[in-house]
Order: sequence, then C-alpha cells, then structure tokens
Amino acid sequence: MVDANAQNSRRLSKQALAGLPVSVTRPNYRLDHTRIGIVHIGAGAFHRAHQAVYIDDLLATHPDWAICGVSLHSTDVRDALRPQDGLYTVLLLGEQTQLRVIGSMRELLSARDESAAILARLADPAVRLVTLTVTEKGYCLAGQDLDVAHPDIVHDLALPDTPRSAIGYIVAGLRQRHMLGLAPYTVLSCDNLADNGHRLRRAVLQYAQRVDETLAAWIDAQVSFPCSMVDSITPATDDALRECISSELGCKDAWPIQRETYTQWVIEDRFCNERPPFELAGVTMSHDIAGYDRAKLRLLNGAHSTLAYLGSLMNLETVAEAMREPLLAVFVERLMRRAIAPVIALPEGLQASAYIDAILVRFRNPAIRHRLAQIAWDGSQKLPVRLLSTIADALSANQPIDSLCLSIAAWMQFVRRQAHHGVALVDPLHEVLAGVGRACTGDAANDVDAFLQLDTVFIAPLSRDARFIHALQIAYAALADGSPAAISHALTTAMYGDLR
Ligand code: CS2
Repeated sequence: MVDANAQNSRRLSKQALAGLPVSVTRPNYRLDHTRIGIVHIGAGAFHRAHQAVYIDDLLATHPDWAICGVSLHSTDVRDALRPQDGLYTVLLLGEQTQLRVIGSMRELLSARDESAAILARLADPAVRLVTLTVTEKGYCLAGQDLDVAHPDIVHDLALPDTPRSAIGYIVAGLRQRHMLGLAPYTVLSCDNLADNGHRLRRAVLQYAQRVDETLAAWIDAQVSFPCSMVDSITPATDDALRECISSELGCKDAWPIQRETYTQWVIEDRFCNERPPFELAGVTMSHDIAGYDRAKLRLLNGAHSTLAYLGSLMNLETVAEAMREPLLAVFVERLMRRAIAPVIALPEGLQASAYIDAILVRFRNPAIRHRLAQIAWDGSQKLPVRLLSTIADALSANQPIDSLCLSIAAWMQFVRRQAHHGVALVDPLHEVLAGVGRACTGDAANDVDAFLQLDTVFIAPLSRDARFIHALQIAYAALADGSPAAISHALTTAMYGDLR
C-alpha cells in the first residue's frame, strides 16, 4: 500500500512505469519506438479492453501498428489518457486477478475539437487499418440501409469535409487517399453486430454514392471491410475500480478498465492493405465469421439480454447474482441448450454443449460485477440480432419459441416498468419506448400490439406471424404485473414446460 498523498500527486505516465509494483505487467517495448498504423474510431472501454490489448502483445516485435484512438462525441477519454501518455490499466478478473498497463494507444484525439488532426491521420499512408467500435447505433442504419434521415448523416452529407459520424469520417479519409493517389486502408468493424463488415460496407457505399460517385466506385473496387467477432465481458468502470487500481499502482489512473480473463477475436482474412500479424497475438483468422457471430450473439448475448430483463424485474443487480437465483439460472441454461442451440448452424469445430458450459462459467464468475442495467441498454438495437433472429429461424424449423418469447416479453415488461416509474431508458428509441411503456395497461393483446408497431425492432414477416404474436401474448400475460413474484411464478411455470 502506498502513501495516499504521494499517490494523489502522481499520475500514471511513462515516467511512472519504472516505479510500479513488480506484479504489474507493463509494455515490453519502448513506447517512443512505435508508430501509428491503426486509427480506431470509438475509443471506449471495450476497445481498450480487447483490441488494444491484442495490439499491445504485438508491439515489441511489430512496432508500426500502434493505435490512434478517436472519440467521436466526447473529449473524456482523451482528457483522461493524454496526461498519462496514453497509458491505462486493465484489471483482468479471473481466479487470480492481474494488473496490466497497456501502451498501444499512442495517440488520442477527439472529434469535438480535433477534426483536422483526425483527417490528417486518416490520410497518413502509414495508417493501413481503420477499426471501429461505435455500437449498433453508430452505424446510422435503418434496417439494412443507411438512414439518410439520421441527423449526423444529414449533417455529413451537407458538409462531408467536416463529418460527425463514423461513416462520414471513414469516407472523408478514403476521399483524401483517393485524391492523393494513396492506397486505401482496410476498414474493420469490431462491433458486436451480425455481419458487421457487410453492413458497414453497405452504409459506407450508400453514403459515398451521395458524396461522389467516382469515389464510391473506387471504394467498391478497392476497399475491403472484413467481418469480425469480438468477445470479452467488460463491466463499466466505476469509482470503486478507479480507487482500487490507483491504490494498487501507487499512482492515479484516471480511466482503468476491467474485463474477464477470457477473450476471443475472430477476423475474416480479407485486407486490402497490410495488416498486423494478428495470429501471433492469439486472434483466429477464419472464413466462417457468420458461424462464430451467430453462436456468440445468439447464445451468449441472447442469454445475457434475457438475464438483464428478467433479472432487473426481479430487482437483482448483477449477472453473477442472477445466476445465483436457481430459477433464472435453470431457465437461461435451458434457453441456450433447448431453444437456441438447436436452431443455429455452428462453425466447424465449435461444440454447442462445451460452448454453453463455458458461457455459464463466465456468467457465474464471482470476481465480476457486471451490472444487468448495463446489459439492458439499447434493447431496441440488441433484441433483433440477439433473440428475434433465433425466433424467426425456430419458426421456420417448426421449433418451440415459448421460452424465447419470454425473453422478449421481459423486455416489454421492463420498458413498461421503467416508464411507469419515470426512469429514462438508455436506448436510441427511448422517447418512443417511454410513450409505449406509459400507455401499457397490462392487457397482453393491446400492450404486445403496441410494441409490435415498432417496425425497426419487429420486422416483417416475423412481426405479422400469428404464431409469434400468440406466443408473445402468452409470455407477456405470464409475466403479469412484472413484479418479482410474477417473474418467479412465470419461470416456475416455464420450467415445467408450458406457459399456458
Ligand atoms: C453484453 C455484452 O452489454 C451487453 O449487452 O451482452 O457487452 C457482452 O458482455 C459482450 O458482448 C461479451 O463479449
């Protein structure tokens, strides 16, 4: 333990590295011998916990792949990390916890006031890869297409040289390269989104077509957008973590990150420019991203969202706590084994039972306080890829959908409860959802119908499928008033196989 005054006066930095306790792993390369090779858009916690750690593993032998981290909407990450020379700590939560200082983010920029510097980086030929984690909503999509009415897209189309959106920056960077006769960069989506590369490519091309058709044709022919699958549970940073890390380090880290020890990154090997030797850092290069994606989004994330809504309705706080609730733990395990796994095609070599076993162990990890409220965010964006796609496939295969509909009904009940309590949702549709939630009366047919009108969440033909509507109404009615007692009762009924 270090003297509190000394700790407050010192900040994590290059100079502080030598004085850190020996148990803390630190960069095994000279920070100033590295060179920026990647621009990452969306320098949030997930990127810093995941991709930046893989890159940190490579810099000793491949120093020209350091990262410039860009935040689109805020200056917080830059303001926290720049005074620390870009350094931050990752706390790895396993049987034994481990502290590691990451040095791969050599530059931090914010689009709020450094737009020109970001565009200059994107035009730098040493940058051969642009990666992004901007979450589902950052793609500005309406269904499969670019949402041309999205305020950021409207802005960027009017002023393409001073963009706001990730799509606007990617295209502005490519436009400079095209004009300068430079090779394009590969654009790699690292968002937890099915088919992420294809969706991004479509949005970029649709946007570029509106800016300059010649440029769009060049992007179409020259730029690759590989798909990728990312996985590592990363609970949000809180003050307790900040204090704990600063006290362990003996100096202040303004924005440490925590994550589970487990991590996976699968990337489609389709790059139009040089790429880092990802394999050396444990990344799987594959041609079946869709299979990995499906397995992860539908099993892990589908189960996560289910726990988030049912668990929140039961007034539980974290995933591990929800897994200690026997009814919920059994329900979610059966959901994965009996309702989800039978209707997904897994990539070669991935065994559903072992994959689910591992997910259950990860969810039970007592070292992680992963708040259900965090997972409940952005339900309108997450449910289609996590649960509704499985329901559509189950219906096509004539498989039961009752328990899957219980997860969707739990979201509806959650929206209803928050609206009635006047608690704002974190969701791009929060205003519409608050209106729908407030109007809910508890009548299953009416309430379910009101939710089904949300046509960016419930897409036809599923939204009009009589079997789906019927199962949803039964599930919603089974959750009754959404109270903890009603949820326990519905889960008990579901355990015995029939909600009716
Ligand atoms: C979680 C994910 O917050 C959420 O919605 O389901 O962030 C999950 O922890 C990651 O996808 C795990 O890789």
